Amino acid sequence: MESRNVKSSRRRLVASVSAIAAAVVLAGCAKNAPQDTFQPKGANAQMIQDLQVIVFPIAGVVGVIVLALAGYIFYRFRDRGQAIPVQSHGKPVVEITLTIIPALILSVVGVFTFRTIFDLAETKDTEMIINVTGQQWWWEYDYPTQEGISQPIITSGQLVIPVGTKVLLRETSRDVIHSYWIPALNGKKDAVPGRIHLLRLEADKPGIYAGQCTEFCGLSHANMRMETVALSKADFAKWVANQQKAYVSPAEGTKAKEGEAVFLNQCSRCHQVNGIKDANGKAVISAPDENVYSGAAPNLSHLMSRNTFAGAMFDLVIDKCRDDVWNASSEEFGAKYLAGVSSDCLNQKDLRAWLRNAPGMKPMYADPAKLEKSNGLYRGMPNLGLTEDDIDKLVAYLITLK
Ligand code: HEC
Ligand SMILES: [Cu+2]
Repeated sequence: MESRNVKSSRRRLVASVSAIAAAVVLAGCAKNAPQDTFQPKGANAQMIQDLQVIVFPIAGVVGVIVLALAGYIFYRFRDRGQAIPVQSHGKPVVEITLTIIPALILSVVGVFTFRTIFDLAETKDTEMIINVTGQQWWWEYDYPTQEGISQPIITSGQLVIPVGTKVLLRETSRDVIHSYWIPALNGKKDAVPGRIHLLRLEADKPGIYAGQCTEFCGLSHANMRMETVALSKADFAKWVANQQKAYVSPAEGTKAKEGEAVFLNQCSRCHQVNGIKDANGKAVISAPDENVYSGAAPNLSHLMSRNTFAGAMFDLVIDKCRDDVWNASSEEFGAKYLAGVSSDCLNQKDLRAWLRNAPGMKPMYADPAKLEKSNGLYRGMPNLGLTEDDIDKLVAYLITLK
């Protein structure tokens, strides 16, 4: 009876170990894994890769030896009712050897690790600076004026960078601690309120690189995603020019014009659209600090130039158009991304659902029934109780924000 139990528990152990091993191996083989840390797509991620291909095998061999020895000792000296052995002290040869071997291994690993840490922290040869600010639950990017950028740009969700350029992110947060992580381009870096942390990104090829917030930051932490979009230098210049284009108010008598009026009524207290004017021709400046706990809401000036929204949680384009951009070759990617969101591609379903009830799409209040506010301010975007008619007009307006 007892031996059968032992056998079956041993079988179970073998089964679970092999299942875990198989899962790990299969996960490693997954092709469509945009957040695979073992597929670097830029210089910094490559440095980390170069380090882990040295450290992981060493650690693996050490791990196997230690576990095998421990297993052997547990088995060989297990309790069989024998007398407790006499305690003995002092085997200097063994003690010194077992101190020197790990010290040697750690020094070798240490040399490579320190070198990589210093290389990753290099900022002297920075070619572009972008400020990255985390808040519950989306990222804002602002580009200060610098070579190639004559007026500041503010955007969100998708960080757009030129390829082959050493981009320095200056990260901070407006509420809690978040962490910026695009595995294909570099490791993680926390965004901490009151501090500025530096992280360098550099992408080898045009394309979209996915990531997600990796520091637990509240209710919708899991929905705080981000993407870095790398464009060729020429395409990046086009992107900059488009971001700096002046606002064009929709033509009188159109549905979009009615949508602009709804926007001015309902949205512009939180969301900035650069250049928008009220009925009296006065420039309208948003005041998210008076309405939102984090003090910020995404700048919607060129909403349709990005193809995700709400912290990259939803696609702004339908699946077919999304695949078209994501699967484009490096040569074709830029033109496809720069085309922005056309009316045919717009993901009306999710955008409308968002306008109808944002907290229903992305949890923002622990108790949605209470629509709880923090210090009188909303956390994230509230449900504004819009009519379907207003939503129609707003969609007609938002699609004009190219
Ligand atoms: C009380 C402030 C507030 C008001 C009013 C408000 N929003 Fe928002 N909105 C936000 C915040 C905060 C977010 C970011 C939420 C997130 O991603 O988690 C957001 C996100 C969005 C997004 C996604 C933008 C992006 O780049 O990710 C859109 C689109 C949007 N709002 C449209 C509107 C429209 C249209 C209105 C008016 C009907 C409106 N909002 C009214 C605060 C507000
Ligand atoms: Cu976060």
